[in-house]
Amino acid sequence: MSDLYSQAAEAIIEADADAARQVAEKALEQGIAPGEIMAKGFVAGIGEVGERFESGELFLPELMMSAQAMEAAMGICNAALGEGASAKKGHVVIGTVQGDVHDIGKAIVIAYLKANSYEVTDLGRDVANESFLAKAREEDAQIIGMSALLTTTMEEQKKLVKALLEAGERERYKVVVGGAPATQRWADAIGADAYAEDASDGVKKIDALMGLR
Ligand code: B1M
Repeated sequence: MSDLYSQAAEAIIEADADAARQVAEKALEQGIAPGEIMAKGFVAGIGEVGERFESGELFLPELMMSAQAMEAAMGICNAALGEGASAKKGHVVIGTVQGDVHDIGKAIVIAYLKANSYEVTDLGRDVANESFLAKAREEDAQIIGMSALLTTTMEEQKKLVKALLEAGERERYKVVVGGAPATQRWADAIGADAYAEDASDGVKKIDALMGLR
């Protein structure tokens, strides 16, 4: 099995979408849970790609191709997670903040939330704070989930909490922040309701905010 995890990571590092799809299918056939092959294989691979990009060993076109291989694998793993029970625990409006197009992590969070019986409205990426607010109001959501992968764009999370305060709606929605540069300390500093380290932590934190844990 550990061999499959390394093959998954390698497929992402090699930016080989076909291999990524094949490893995902093989892992599921062998009974590995979709979240498991994602976390121990594909996510490990994209993390390595990020490090190589940072050190100058890889360039943007290669990073983009690895991201495409990641999307191919995720399509298969996320579909296998399926939807949870038909009675929904709550409604989450989620998006990647304005100026930020990173959405691989958000897609995993959405798949986990759906598999754990949440209704989810995906706003996509590069989403303006006004759109988060408008959709949350329209859908009467309980939770606003914000993903930010850049140190420059994480400021949007802070701005949204401020906008809610100014609109007198801070108590109406719970704000959960995530993404590589976010931390518990950041969430505390900006007055968010929770920080989620990964998809499974996201479900736990949202369950807790909904009074389910
Ligand atoms: Co970009 N990028 N990227 N990139 N990229 C990072 C983030 C970076 C750290 C790479 C690096 O230099 N090491 C760096 C940011 C540096 C910084 O800000 N300090 C970076 C950069 C610089 C850039 C560009 C500026 C590059 C350029 O153009 N010169 C550019 C920015 C574009 C923009 O957004 N405006 C850019 C572009 C891209 C691609 C388009 C090529 C591609 C994204 C494709 C896509 O998402 N569709 C990409 C990728 C793939 C990465 C890395 C390699 C991987 C990100 C990822 O998918 N991780 C990334 C390096 C890294 O993070 N190690 C990097 C896997 C994913 C499962 O994890 O997203 O953290 P993550 O999500 C987790 C948790 O964080 C959490 O749960 C998820 C699942 O476990 N979570 C939430 C996330 N959101 C949540 C929301 C919640 C709850 C939990 O709400 C409830």
